[in-house]
Amino acid sequence: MKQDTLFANPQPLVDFTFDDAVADVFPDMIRRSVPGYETIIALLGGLAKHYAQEGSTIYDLGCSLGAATLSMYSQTRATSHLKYICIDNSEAMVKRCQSRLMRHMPETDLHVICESIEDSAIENASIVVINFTLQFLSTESRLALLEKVYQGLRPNGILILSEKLVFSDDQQNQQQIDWHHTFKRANGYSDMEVSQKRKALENVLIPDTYEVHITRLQQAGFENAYQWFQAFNFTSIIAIKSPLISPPPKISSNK
Ligand code: GEK
Repeated sequence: MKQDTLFANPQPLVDFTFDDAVADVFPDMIRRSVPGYETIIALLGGLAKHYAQEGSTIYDLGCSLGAATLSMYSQTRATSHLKYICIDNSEAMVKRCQSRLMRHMPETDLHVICESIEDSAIENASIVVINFTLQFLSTESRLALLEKVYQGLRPNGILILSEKLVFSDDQQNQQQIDWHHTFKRANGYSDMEVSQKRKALENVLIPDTYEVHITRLQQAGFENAYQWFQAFNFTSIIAIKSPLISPPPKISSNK
């Protein structure tokens, strides 16, 4: 695994982008930067095993190098006629994801697509994963994406939404940020790396509160949405589309 040293030297402030340099060191970068990332990836496999429906599609929106899809694939191989669709708008990520997944998922109905997830069609899905990607969309476009996901899910299908959080209580918010930075330093990042990366992400990654996420998921149609994982200011939420409820039988009036 190539080590992430992208912010190790002083550099002019430029907004963070998912370019070739980032894609090259991405597995190391995300593992050392996002507390709980590896646990979420591992546990996604088990969730997928539980919720994958025969003949359905599993979507990985903002797939980067396909870690979530690989984990889900490893546990859903027994489910017949599954299709896997991975989408990312970074060419650098998609190129690497495509060759990685083709190596590890041979003879699978797999599609790796380079486009914005705002433009993607979601159809016949039993599982949709948005692992640390909604936070990179403009706040105004987030509800429309979740509505589209809800519409594209089968009954009993799930959305797994992982995000960095902000907290409405200032003191708690600062504490969580401090703990996160301590986590990064313990993983070998210097104060300069932590501070330069934070500034580069400031206009690019806009976190919401947990309450905003749950309200937005409810607005999108999910009757059932709650947190299943949290590590400091990083969370993962499961949102379940309820089974179709058949209308009550008509009562005939036999007078
Ligand atoms: C993982 N899920 O390893 N459309 C498509 N992709 C986008 C968009 C967009 N509008 N905006 C950003 N991205 C992955 C990790 S990383 C999280 C996800 C992080 C993509 C972007 O190119 C990048 O690959 C990914 O979202 C975010 O489980 O780096 O913190």
